[in-house]
Amino acid sequence: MSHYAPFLRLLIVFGLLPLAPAFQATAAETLLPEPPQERNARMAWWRDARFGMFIHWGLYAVPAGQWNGKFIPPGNGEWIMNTANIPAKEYELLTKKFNPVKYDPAAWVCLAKAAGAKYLVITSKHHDGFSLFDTKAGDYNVVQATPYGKDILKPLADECRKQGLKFCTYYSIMDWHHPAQFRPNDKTYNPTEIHPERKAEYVAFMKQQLKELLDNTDTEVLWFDGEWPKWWTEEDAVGIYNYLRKLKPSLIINNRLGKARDGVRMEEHAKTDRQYTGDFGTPEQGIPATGLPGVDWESCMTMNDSWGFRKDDHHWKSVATLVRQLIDCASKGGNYLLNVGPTAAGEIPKESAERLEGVGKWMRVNGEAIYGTTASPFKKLPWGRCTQKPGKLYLHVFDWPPNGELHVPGLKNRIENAYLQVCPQKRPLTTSPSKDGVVVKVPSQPPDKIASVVVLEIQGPANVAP
Ligand code: JFZ
Repeated sequence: MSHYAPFLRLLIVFGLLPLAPAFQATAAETLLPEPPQERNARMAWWRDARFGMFIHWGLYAVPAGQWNGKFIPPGNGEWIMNTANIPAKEYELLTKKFNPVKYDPAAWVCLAKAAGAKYLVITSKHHDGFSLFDTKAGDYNVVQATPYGKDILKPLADECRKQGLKFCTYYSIMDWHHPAQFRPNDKTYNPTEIHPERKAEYVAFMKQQLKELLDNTDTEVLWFDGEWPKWWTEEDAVGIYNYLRKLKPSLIINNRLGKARDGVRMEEHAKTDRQYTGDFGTPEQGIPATGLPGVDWESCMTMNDSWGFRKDDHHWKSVATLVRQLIDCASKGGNYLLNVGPTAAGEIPKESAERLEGVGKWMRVNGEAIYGTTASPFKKLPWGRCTQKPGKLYLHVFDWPPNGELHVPGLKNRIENAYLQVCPQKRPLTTSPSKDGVVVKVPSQPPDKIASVVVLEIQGPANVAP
């Protein structure tokens, strides 16, 4: 056999030569070019929206944070397969108990709208690998594996379109169930290092599922996550990004498809030669102190301490906190993606629904000061935040001045008109220049304890002393 070896080598080398250009083409794949005007047009609805609702739903809603009678440590309920070290074969049995008969997509969309959200992002497949949609790529999905037996996402997408919400989907690259990333019974499981040699197989699976999501739900955003496997590269991100944008040119895709995750990394990207930053950054459970100048971003946030439903998590944030987080994001030029984790029966927990309604109550009066606004021209304001539109400054006052005088430090513009957003007649408030900015005479009591919006009409762009 050995004396044939050089021969064979030659045969392989020359035999493969005609394929060489094809290999080079994929190896050198770069992001599709996009002129700034086109990018701005593509991002327009997303930038105007400012507020979305996140939904983490999957098999993990069945154990709801509890395994073998014990609650897993506080934190992410959707990680229970990993946290409680549940073998895949055992976890799979949860499919038999996933029968969300109370699932009512119209009601969910109604609730999101009542809160003032303009888009909805739902987990199509989380780290556990279970698909909430009708997929031909395997049978580990809601249609084939559960007593429910119906697609979850398509009716929700249809309902979103009907009620005027943008429908968007989350997709995890890390997958604890797919054979290419499978851990049969391993106690020292490292989800980032399994079967790197089977990557191509997984990428093909992923592409098939992503195309199904586009075809069946016409999803507007792909919100990737779980890009941690060591074998996943920047180049893979570029490949998927181009693949998706060719299928749907208007699609918006986040940064977590590449190796860039939080806001800090996004900022660094401007200074590195990294190619893939995605269309927006995704700081998580936090709002960057000064926003992320020059990049689109969205902070995702839970209302309690878990993304997926946990029956033992009662650590809820107040409506005031949520509204102020939304304002904080808008004032820094970013979006706010607020999470709910429905139960296995298909209900949004009442604690979450109440909070969404609370946010909506504030938004119905003050939405104008959030939607379509851009970041504050002020570095810092002692009493709250500011958003703006051409000719208007919206002052979001968290700490109402006890003396009825709201000082706007550093503002140099002449004030054409001032009024409270809550006042339909726009009854004018008196303003006067001060030695350092402007003073607005306001009522002694705040119209809204969460945040009262004072509108200043100005001519030309905001002029603020540094
Ligand atoms: C991920 C998921 O693991 C989690 O279950 C949830 O879906 C969340 C929205 O995203 O967790 C992350 C992802 C990114 C960071 C931290 C946790 N990050 O960038 O710091």
